[in-house]
Amino acid sequence: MNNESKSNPQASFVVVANRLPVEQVTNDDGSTTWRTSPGGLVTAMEPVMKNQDGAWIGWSGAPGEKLDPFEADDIKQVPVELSQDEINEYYEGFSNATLWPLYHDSVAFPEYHREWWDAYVKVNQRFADAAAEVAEEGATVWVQDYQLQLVPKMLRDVRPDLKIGFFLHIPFPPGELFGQLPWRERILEGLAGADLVGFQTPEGAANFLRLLRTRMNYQVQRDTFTTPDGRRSRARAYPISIDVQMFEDLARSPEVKARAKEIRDDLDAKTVFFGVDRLDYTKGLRQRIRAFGELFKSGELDADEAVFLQVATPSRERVEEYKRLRDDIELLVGRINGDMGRIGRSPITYLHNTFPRSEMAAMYLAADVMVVTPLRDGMNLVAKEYLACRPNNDGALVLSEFAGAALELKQAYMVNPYDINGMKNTTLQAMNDTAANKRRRMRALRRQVVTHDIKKWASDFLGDLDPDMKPDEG
Ligand code: ADQ
Repeated sequence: MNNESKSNPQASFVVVANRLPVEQVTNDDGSTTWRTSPGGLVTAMEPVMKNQDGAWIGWSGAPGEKLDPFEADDIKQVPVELSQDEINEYYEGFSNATLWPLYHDSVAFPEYHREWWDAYVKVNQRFADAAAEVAEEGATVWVQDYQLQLVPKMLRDVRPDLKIGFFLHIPFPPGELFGQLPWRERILEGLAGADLVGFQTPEGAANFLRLLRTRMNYQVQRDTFTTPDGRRSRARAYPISIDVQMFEDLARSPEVKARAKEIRDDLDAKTVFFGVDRLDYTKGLRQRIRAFGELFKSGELDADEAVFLQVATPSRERVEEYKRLRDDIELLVGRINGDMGRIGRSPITYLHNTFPRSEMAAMYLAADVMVVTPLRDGMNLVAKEYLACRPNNDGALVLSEFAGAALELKQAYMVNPYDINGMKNTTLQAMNDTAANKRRRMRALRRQVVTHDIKKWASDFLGDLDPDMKPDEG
């Protein structure tokens, strides 16, 4: 009997996230193995994970899948099981149809269902239990994102010896909106269970601290709050970033350059505008496409000279609001191309697909003007990826002032995505600006991104959570 293979691994550093960072790959002989999927968060955590004997707790992505802990690329993976009902209620329901719209300015109507909340509590408890079991005495546990806001307190209740960090990847809303939530106190208490609560922007941290003071009666002084049991914790902004070097290397590689040229040849336009987003109602796609439609219609953009390439990644396709969005976008694009195109030429090229990173880099490299116009966005990594892919300091970034990234990327051509006329004017300005002006802006933007990459983000957060484990920024 081998007891050891059944018991959970022990780790001094634990990441808890809704999803495991792995995908299943089929080998040549037909067998399957797990490989870590190359997301930003894994890149950030990898060095820490490997130095610190780390484990990652999360769901595999398949309904009802029960898996024992396993290793992928030297990282211990601890799967948490979710049944189909839990996926419906905790994930697609409370996380994506209640919290997601509420935290994004209620740009879609948040739904409140008591059964969804019950499932959210139950699943959060399961993640907390898994973390309590895996974490060594005195370990550091970093909980990620809006699906797991109750975990910090649940974990602290049973493991007061741990250092617990939490990072919210999406905006934290102002009190007037957050106050709608029937379970608002439970969420605040849940988050306050952490020693350090990280947000994308100072505004998010301030919203949270203000709510702790006004709704919970906690003592708050600057970025520090005291819980009723006398524990002092902090809430601060840590703007997330990307693996800049990886994108820049891709953009400099002969293969990606050749592919970018091919894309330009295929698009056959003097100016290529580019947007790439998860197909999500927070990303401002309806407004953006309407703005381009009007520009082509009025002749301010000539369909023989300019093209708008919009790539939309399929996302949350079982949630009603997302189905509606897809239909709306396809209707809008079809109408514009039908009205303004001619044989062999469409003003908008629309792709509903997911691409490998090298293809993304080639598209960034092929684009003269990048259009990132979310109605609300925690950060927006697409804007930063575009900048990383422009080592020659050319190109232009049109950016919504409602993306977290706007606070750092001040030299972008800034727009209010609700103001269609303003957005049209600024998009034209970005296209027509002098090369010297564009270069000046691009240089400043790139400087910000190059000096604030994903490793710095992780290192800043973990250094504040536990100065003993400040990882090497590489
Ligand atoms: P998202 O809402 O998913 O992230 P974003 O930050 O833009 O938004 O990240 C999207 C990622 O998906 C990028 O890395 C991009 O390259 C990739 N991607 C998009 N379309 C793709 C396609 N068609 N094929 C392949 N890859 C594609 C949430 C928050 C953000 C926050 C991040 C990180 O909503 O505000 O910046 O988390 O904290």
